[in-house]
Amino acid sequence: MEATTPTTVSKLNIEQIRRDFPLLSRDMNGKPIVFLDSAASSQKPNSVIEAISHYYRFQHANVHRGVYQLSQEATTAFEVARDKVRDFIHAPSSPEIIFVRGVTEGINLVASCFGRKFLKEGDEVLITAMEHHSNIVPWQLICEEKGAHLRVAPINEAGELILEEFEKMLSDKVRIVATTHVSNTLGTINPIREMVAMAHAKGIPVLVDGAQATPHMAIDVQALDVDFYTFSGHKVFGPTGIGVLFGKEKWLNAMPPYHGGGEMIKTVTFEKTTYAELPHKFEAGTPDIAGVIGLGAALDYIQEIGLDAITQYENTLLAYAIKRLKEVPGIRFIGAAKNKASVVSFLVDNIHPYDLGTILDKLGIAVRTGHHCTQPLMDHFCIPGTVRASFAFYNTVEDIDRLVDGVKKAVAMLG
Ligand code: C6P
Repeated sequence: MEATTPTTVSKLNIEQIRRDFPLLSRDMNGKPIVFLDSAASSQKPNSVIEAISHYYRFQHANVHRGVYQLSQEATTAFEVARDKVRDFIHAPSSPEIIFVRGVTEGINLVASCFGRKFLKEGDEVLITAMEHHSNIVPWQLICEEKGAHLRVAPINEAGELILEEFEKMLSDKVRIVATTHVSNTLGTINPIREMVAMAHAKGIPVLVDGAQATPHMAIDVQALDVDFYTFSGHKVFGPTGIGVLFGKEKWLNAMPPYHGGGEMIKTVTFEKTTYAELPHKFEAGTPDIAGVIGLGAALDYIQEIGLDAITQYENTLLAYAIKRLKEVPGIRFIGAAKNKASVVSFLVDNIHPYDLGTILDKLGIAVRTGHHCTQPLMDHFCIPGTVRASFAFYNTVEDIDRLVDGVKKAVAMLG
């Protein structure tokens, strides 16, 4: 990847884009904010904020329940957003789009429902060594309950999955593979298409955690042939508290419901309940209607910019960041995959990541420090944590220059 200067090659009008995000014009600690923590949660454009406000001002009523006009308007807005999600990930049909609170809930839903139906003693669940805790702990819980075993496919020193080892681990005991698409700590982009082909050759379904992929690249769940794909609204410039689980109809129909309650039923007697059709079977209770509508607005916003242009711009931003950060004496990058999204994790000499992050904060620069909810990955690299700078399409060369100056200043103070 060549380190050209991003704004000179970008097809995007970054200044215009930045004006869409009100938070980016505020100060932090007396300096214009440099927000480099979009992997934790991205900022929101005006169109998302306005869509939520418009809904509460003019459209609010419960969905799928009222015969009256207002409820039907709210229901239409809600279901239109579901169709937008279907388009965004190119899912075959809207009933395969389940609204959840985020990736954490999406994975818990599959671990619980798939696990209750299909896991038994001695079975295996295969994950990778770069998973977020959200794609470890739910599987541990269900494995413990069922007497099944969690297996972990290894990575190399660059932080890439060792594909041959992964394939070898696909034994006839494995009932499901659960993998991240992009590592939140390393930025590694996993070869999902190949992994799915290997797993499917053995009849094993695959769940993909798309939390860190969806903000950066176009997703086509049909081309990837994944069985489940989940992502969070707040990482794709939408609201917190809303997310998506895509599941192939055959799996969603085969699994028992997750939560019981209103809206997920067809008939209820005290003796027996029958369940609603998809997607409602997995959407018990009043949903986050405003969140769904805000998510729809966020997806519109991204689609308008174009994910291919976003990927291209962020790749140049990433290459520029790595090139400039290499100027810092004693820097060590954690994660050097050939195929990488716009996340840079690093350490400098023996300086603790928290100390570096605290000084950067004083300089108006927001980065994440610590283990990034990937403690086993930190153990793999024998480190306590990293400093992580993550970029979105609203970041600029100037943001990276401020980061590099900030790190140099911090090192001079702490070194
Ligand atoms: N990672 C980060 O700073 P939720 O919280 O449910 O929206 O997403 C959980 C999650 C799952 N998988 C991956 C790969 C993730 O990166 C995250 C969230 C944030 O890296 C917060 S820990």
